[in-house]
Amino acid sequence: MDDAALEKALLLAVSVGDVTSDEFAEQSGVDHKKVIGLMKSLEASALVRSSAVDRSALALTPESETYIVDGSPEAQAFHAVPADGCSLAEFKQAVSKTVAEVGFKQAMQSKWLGMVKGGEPRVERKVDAINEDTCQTQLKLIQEGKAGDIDPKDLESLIKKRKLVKQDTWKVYVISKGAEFSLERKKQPTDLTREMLQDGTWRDETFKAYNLVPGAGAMPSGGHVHPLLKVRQQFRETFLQLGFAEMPTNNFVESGFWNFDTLIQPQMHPARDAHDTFFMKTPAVANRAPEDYVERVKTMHEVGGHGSIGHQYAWKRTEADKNILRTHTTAVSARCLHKLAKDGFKPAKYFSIDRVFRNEAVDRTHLAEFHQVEGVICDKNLTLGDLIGVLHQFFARLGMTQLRFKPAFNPYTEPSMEIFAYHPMLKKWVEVGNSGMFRPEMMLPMGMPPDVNVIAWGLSLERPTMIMYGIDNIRDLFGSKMQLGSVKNNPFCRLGLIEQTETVKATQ
Ligand code: FB9
Repeated sequence: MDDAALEKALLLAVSVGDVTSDEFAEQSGVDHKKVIGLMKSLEASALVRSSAVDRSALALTPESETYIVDGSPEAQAFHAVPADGCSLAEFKQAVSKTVAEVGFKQAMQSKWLGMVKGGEPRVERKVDAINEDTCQTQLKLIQEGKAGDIDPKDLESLIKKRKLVKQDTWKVYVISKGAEFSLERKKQPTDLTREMLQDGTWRDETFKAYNLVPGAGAMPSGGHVHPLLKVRQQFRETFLQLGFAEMPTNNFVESGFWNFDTLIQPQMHPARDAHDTFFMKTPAVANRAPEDYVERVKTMHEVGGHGSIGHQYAWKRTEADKNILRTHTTAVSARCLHKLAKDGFKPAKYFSIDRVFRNEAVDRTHLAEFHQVEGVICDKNLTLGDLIGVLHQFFARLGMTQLRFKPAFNPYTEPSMEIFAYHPMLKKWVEVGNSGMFRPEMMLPMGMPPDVNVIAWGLSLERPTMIMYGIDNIRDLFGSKMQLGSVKNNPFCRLGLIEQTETVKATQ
């Protein structure tokens, strides 16, 4: 029966009353799946509607199918033993593995066969003939759908213990009239055509619904973006939208000079020793620095200037020339600010997002490297208020509108503030970074005009990513232990898309 005829027949049958899909398939002599396919497409146009009914029946396994013909394994075992018995070896030789193991054991249990004690193991018949191959009989009953005639205990063991019978389950559908039922399916237009618009027939047309069945499309095999890079892109877009320019961060190896000395971080500062910083073995020493600027930095460290007393110690060039893995991208900020001053100051907004390395104890939230996000604004007479204002702007775009600031200390900024934000999803205050105004001792040796101030802030990429993706241990996010699978199926980054559900009262 062709599809159109089958559709017609089914609609006719349904017009009379509910139809069961397997019976209709039986009657129409077509495969049940074909009827289900037709039913689903008629259902898509609401001509019919269906409700699934589970069906189950006992069925033989391919193995037990053979026993219907060859007899049960135990019967085969019995018949393989000659009337006068034979050696176990001969017996095993003569039959299949299943008969030799399962069949023999079963025949022993049924007291059909027995082992002859002593000497070379022999098998002998315990009965002259089998009065009935119960197993085979029962399998036949199953095949005839008469499982009810079998003793439930035997049936249980055929299913569970001997695994010769299986429970087949399948779904059939009761098909009944749908909201748009009619004996004939009106071909539903799929496209809105110019003619319809002109003659207005589109108004009373019911267009074919899109059937976006999930999983229709094959998952494209291709590259996947690591969650960290998705969050990095979010941060990048946030900075670019705020008019910041990205600083070049393509140098993991930095000299102590740019990483520490330009930031007026004294050479005896604990962060500068091997406990916190990775020192390069090769190349161990930096091979160039702007000598005039180095002199001015040296002076500022040793005796100060411009009203500062400096750090009052003997500054060593060798210390500054040591190559390290940069501990912060603030080293890159120092290079860019120095260049800005040298090229002639003009207001500037810079950002950087890249790896920094700290020789710290590794734990759930810290690895020996992380990605630092840094924002720098350089302009005349900038104040702490400007910094607070910008931080509000920046974090608001990341979905955090409630900020708090706690005085902090950084060797290269004064004043400095730790930044805390109320995280709407976590429903708690989170430390989201650090910030401050670069010290004049840092800016003036660069040649920055005295009325120019530079405000800056920093945070990590890992923390927001762990929070956004609900990752508890940083090792699951970054490094050799992370599951590549998680890169394949991680959702897009919703940073900044967190709806503000509640406002926290300022009094707290
Ligand atoms: O990232 C951090 N926290 C954070 C950031 C965003 C965030 O977003 C949520 C999804 C919405 C959640 C949390 N922190 C900075 C705060 C803490 O995690 C802190 O314990 C760990 N910090 C790192 C350093 O650890 C040694 C994060 C890292 C950090 C800290 C300070 C700076 C940069 C990174 C800086 C700076 C700075 C200061 C002044 C001038 C220029 C740069």
